[in-house]
Amino acid sequence: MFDRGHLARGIACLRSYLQHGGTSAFALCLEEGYEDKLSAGVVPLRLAELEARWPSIAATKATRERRSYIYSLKAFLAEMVLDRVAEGDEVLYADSDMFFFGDPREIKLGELTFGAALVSIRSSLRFNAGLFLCRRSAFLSWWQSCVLACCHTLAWQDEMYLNLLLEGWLGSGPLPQEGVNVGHWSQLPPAVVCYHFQAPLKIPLGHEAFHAAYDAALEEVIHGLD
Ligand SMILES: [Mn+2]
Repeated sequence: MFDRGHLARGIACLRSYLQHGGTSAFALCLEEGYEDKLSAGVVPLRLAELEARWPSIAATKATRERRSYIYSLKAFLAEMVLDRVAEGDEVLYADSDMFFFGDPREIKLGELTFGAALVSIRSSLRFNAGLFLCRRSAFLSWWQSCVLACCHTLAWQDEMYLNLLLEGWLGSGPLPQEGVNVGHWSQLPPAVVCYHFQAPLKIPLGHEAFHAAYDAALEEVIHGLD
């Protein structure tokens, strides 16, 4: 999902996903008017439709910081997409600042029904909602209800919720693959499936080639949008 300001990143993310073997891509357009800029094969979803389906989350919009509101949509977006795919299919969510260098089909749930990416910050591991994979399960409705219950009191909603929720929910946990959600916080694994380009203050040693490849991909997208 992305707004106009993140359009190039969103397109680059989706393009890299499709180029590496991903199928059935969807994009939640947070603003109107750029659906036609999406690559062929990407299905645009409208924010108005999500908000009409879940008026309870939409009702929190006016009184919250925009960024927090947007983050809290992930729990609902996952279900919106599950409604559009075949029964039993899995849905992979990726932030628009994610970029694929490997096959997204390598990301698997194993025994889980909901798996989220991990980040390691100052030696503590926490779940990151920048990337998750899920099947239809009771976890999603529980996540949604927790988002609604806490969205006015917790900052950085989804990720904090995820830390609390995933610890206690049987069938949820960290995605088992290495190389998923690599970022400026990570050691480079032998193979990178996807890199999370959250604006780092400093590019870590050894990560330069990934940043250069990403910059080139973004440039190409921006050039195509002109
Ligand atoms: Mn992100």
